[in-house]
Amino acid sequence: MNEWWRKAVVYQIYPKSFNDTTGDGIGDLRGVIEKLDYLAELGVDVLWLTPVYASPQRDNGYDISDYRRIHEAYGTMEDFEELLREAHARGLKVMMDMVVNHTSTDHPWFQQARRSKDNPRRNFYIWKKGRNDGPPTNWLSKFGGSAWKKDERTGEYYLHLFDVTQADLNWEYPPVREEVYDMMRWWLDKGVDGFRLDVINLISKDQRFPDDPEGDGRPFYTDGPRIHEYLQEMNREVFSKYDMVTVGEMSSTSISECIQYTRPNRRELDMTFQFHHLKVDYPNGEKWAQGDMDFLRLKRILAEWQTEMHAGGGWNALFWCNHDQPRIVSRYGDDGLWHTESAKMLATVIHLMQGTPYIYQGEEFGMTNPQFVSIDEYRDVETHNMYRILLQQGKDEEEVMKVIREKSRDNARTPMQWDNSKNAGFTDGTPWIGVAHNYATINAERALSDSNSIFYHYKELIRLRKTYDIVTTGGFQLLLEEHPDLFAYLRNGDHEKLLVVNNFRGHDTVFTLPREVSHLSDWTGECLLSNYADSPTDFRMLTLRPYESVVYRLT
Ligand code: TEU
Repeated sequence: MNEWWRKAVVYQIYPKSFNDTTGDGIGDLRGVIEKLDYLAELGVDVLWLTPVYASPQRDNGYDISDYRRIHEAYGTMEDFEELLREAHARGLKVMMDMVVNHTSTDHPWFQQARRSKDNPRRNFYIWKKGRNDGPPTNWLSKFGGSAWKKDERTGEYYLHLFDVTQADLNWEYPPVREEVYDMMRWWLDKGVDGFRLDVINLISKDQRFPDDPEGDGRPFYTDGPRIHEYLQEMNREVFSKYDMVTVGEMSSTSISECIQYTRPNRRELDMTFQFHHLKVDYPNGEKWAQGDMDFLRLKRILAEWQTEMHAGGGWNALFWCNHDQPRIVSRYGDDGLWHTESAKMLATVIHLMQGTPYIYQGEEFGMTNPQFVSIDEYRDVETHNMYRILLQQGKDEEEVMKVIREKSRDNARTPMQWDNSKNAGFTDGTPWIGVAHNYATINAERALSDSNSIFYHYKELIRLRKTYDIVTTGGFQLLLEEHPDLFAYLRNGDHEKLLVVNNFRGHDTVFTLPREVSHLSDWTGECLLSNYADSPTDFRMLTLRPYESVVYRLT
């Protein structure tokens, strides 16, 4: 089997914020074409475009109204085809975002379905009668409020796990699956190289539609009853017919489920995103509250996913950042004094693990959260919903804004900082969302001109992955599990090892080879990478400076 994606690195593009060539303040496909050489220079293999389909943009394209058209502000189908050709000419593959848990309520399927209970499209969505003047179940939308919306025309409720304009498709109904598979093949026939499947583990709902006695409904649709059957069918009908890559976005999933999703002989997906390591700063599991990062938990979670997925034959997608997450350097690093060191350190931690790494636009030169002041600067539907809900709960505005400043998805969505010109070189017009104030110092042009920049650190990590097979194949062993400052691990090969030691703190800390691997002190260590100009020479005893990160190859 051709499993090229195991050695690949993916770069995620959020087109709306990437590069605007028309001056309307919104990024576009020609803007992506313009920057392909930049992406090739970084050394990535695959580009993942978040949704570029026709959409009313209530959720920036995750609300699709036509799967076979390009959103007007992004350009035309000809632009898309040119992007595909130009990317391929540079050896870059292109992955589309497939959003098939739901469509926009503007999609013709929904427009027809809502007309009457006996409309032929009615069963494309999930309709239920209300209960005692209220919604059919107590399930909650992930963007706040009930997951059900009453549609006046027929008096029934439809399910929406996300925004009220994102109606969940009814996967139980075979014609839905046939339409989706057909549409997927249509894109693959055009030449795209893979799919990122949005919240794909939510498509199978428990058909009893019970109330959730102690929660929001999640147990009744997460990794639902027929999910593996649907993915196997999708694989048979679509994926198996192409040389392509698939990654599933898995909401609140488990390791054992992800092994099932990705073990090759099950013929479902190639790899999965999971989010547990990005919830270690949620107090009591609550996203919309502030909490310190639980460092020991972070290490434990990442280590468990490394060792258990490896043992079970599964495959991880590795990432810190995407368009839904605050910027990692502002979150688990230090976006002030130790900006460069901590951004490089965080990159090293993830990139030398087993799996396929993903880089989110701007991460490669350390873009930060923008620190917006007023709610009016935010654009995200989830952020505005939560602002309203938190105020209704009686929290004061200042406290609410503090949480939003840390947690909003818009932290990741500010325009790409290309250079120090007006609007960071993103647009000649008025950007759809504000540019972060630090663009004069944190930008791509500056990173490219400095051989010690974060950009070249990422480039080097990609090169190491291509040079040393052990990065892809080696086993994973967490060292110093209880150490309060250090994230240290070994990658184990037959005759070589990688020792990766990272200081997560702004103060010095000492590393000594732990007893269980003391036999390694006889080995020879070659320093492959470090984030300080002068790297320490002896791996057996290291004093790590603030956010210092070192990688040794032991033989
Ligand atoms: O996100 C799914 C998801 O569950 C989150 O990461 C989501 O942003 C979070 O729950 C909000 O607190 C995917 C997309 O990545 C996201 O942009 C879409 O809004 C969402 O699906 C709906 O399509």
